[in-house]
Amino acid sequence: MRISFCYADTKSEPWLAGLRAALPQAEVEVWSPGAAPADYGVVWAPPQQFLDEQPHIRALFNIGAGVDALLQLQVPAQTLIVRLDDAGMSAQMAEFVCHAVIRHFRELDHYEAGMNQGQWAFRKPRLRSDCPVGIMGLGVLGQRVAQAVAQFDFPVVGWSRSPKAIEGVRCFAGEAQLPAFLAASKVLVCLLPLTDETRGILRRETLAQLQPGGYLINVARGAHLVDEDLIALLDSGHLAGAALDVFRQEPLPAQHTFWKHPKITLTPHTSARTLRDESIAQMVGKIMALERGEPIAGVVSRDKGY
Ligand code: NDP
Ligand code: OXD
Repeated sequence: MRISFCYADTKSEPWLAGLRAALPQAEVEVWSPGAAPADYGVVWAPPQQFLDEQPHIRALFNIGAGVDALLQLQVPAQTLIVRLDDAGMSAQMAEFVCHAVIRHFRELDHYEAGMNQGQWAFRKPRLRSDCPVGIMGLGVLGQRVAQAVAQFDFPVVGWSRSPKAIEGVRCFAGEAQLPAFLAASKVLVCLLPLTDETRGILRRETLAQLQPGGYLINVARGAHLVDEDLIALLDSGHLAGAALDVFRQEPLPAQHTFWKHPKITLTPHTSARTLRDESIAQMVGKIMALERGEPIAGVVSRDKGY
């Protein structure tokens, strides 16, 4: 069996060592143009040439949960596209989002600024019932996040494509229920995949439907958000703030308005990092299952785009 590794912006050696240790019978190499065709690819945003040179590759294991970059390419029709299915990301995402919700709800930025100026001052406690948290996307990450936020007794609502029943979460589904979901949310967390249907979903028309004083947490993809619409709603006061982890262009360009906006908190696409050992273990388990002819979880539907 031959495995080709293709991820330009990372150190390949630890990945190769981990894959070789777990699959000693396999030949595992970094891809370079003209390399022998492989049975499996372990990839993040490979060049089109990688796919053109191996039209019979059996499966591509995406080094991430979101496959939007991979689906931009011409992937051979019979090749399975397999995404990371949690692999240590849901706990990170839950802690990141809970932190962002709590920082906003408890006004910790105000306290920090005040204490830095020597001010010992209290703010009126807010009511949890006035801070419903809406989670867009109730998949592997969204469900874990919804349950984690609910642990702090915030009202939690969720929205997905297909109907769900999740304890402690009022669930909405489909486009028809999007307005009701937005109207029931004050803090909005985006955990959708980036698809033709979800690109630009965080725009003036949708964000304006959040309860006044709303707060946006985008941890999915930058292209979900229409940047100018967010700025307009922050400046009008309809939205109180935003925590953004993902951007249309990454790294965020130095001149972008987001850098200096007083109501925006930024992080560099770090809310849930790919954990190498967990990811290798998951991919190897799936390669072995495929070799035995068994079905695997995490296969991307090309029709749905995630
Ligand atoms: P899943 O595929 O498990 O979940 C996606 C969810 O979105 C599902 O609940 C799905 O509905 C819902 N959904 C998809 N399309 C629509 C739609 N048109 N309308 C309503 N709901 C929709 O993905 P994950 O939870 O694993 O990951 C989500 C995203 O998070 C990734 O695609 C990636 O972009 C992002 N991510 C960001 C990271 C970061 O560090 N910032 C790290 C990891 C992931 P249904 O359940 O009905 O199918
Ligand atoms: C992912 C990501 O999709 O890190 O896994 O954004």
